[in-house]
Amino acid sequence: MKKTALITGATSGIGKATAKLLSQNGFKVIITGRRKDRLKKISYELGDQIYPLNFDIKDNYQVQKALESLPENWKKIDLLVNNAGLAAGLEPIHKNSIEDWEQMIDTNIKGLLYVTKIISQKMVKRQMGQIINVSSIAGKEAYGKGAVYCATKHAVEALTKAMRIDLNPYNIKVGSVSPGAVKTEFSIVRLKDNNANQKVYAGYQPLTADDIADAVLYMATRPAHVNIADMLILPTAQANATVFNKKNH
Ligand code: 8X3
Repeated sequence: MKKTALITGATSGIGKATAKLLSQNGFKVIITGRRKDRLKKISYELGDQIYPLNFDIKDNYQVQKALESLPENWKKIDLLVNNAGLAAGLEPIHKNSIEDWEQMIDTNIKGLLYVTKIISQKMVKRQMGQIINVSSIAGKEAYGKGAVYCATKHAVEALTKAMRIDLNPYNIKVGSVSPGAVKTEFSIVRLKDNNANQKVYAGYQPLTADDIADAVLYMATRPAHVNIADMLILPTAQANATVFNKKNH
C-alpha cells in the first residue's frame, strides 16, 4: 500500500519540491497551505495522488477543521513534513517589528505544534509514523539581525529532540533537516523585496528546493530500523551561517 505524506507550506519552495518528489516516488501527498489557488494549481500539475488541504497554520481552529475534513482514504498519515515557516525582516533586535516576530513565532513554532499534536496522536494510535521537521542552519547558530528567526528555528531543534523522546515508545521516527542558503521565495519574503534573490545569492551557487526535497526523500525511504535524526545541508560555498565563499563580491 502507498504511504501517505502530509507536507505543510507546500505551495512553494522546499514544500512544493518535496511534494513533487515524494509523489514521483510512490507517496500519496496531502499538500497544505494558505494559498488556495496555488494549492489547486499544484495538485492539478501533480495528479491524482495529491490532495490539497487549505488552511492557515497560524489558526489552530482552521488546522483542526481541515485535518478533520480529510476523506477516509487520506486520513492515515505515515509521514508528516513540518515545512511551513518563514523569516520576516532582517533587523537588529531593537528595530524589528513586533508583527514580524509574531508571524514567525505563530507559523514556525505554534503552527508546527498545532499540526503535530493532531497527527502525532493518530501515529501513536497506529504505533507507526515519521515526522520530519524542516529546521535551518539558523536552528544551529544564532546570527545578528536574525534573532527571532534563529530563536524559532532553535525551538524547532528542541522540539525535534524532545518529540523524538516522547514518541520513542510508539515506534515513530522524528528527525530534522536543516538547510543553509536555499534559493526560493525565502529571501523575497524576509526582505519584502521582489529583487532580493539577485543580491542575496550573488557570487555563489545556493542550494535549490530540489536539493532539500532529495534529502527528505532519503530520510523518508530508509529501512524501518533507521532514523535519520539530524541533517545539516549547506551549499559548498557556505561554511556556516555567515561565512560564504563569494566570487567578485
Ligand atoms: C534559512 C537559512 O541562513 O537565512 O533558514 O538562516 S538562513
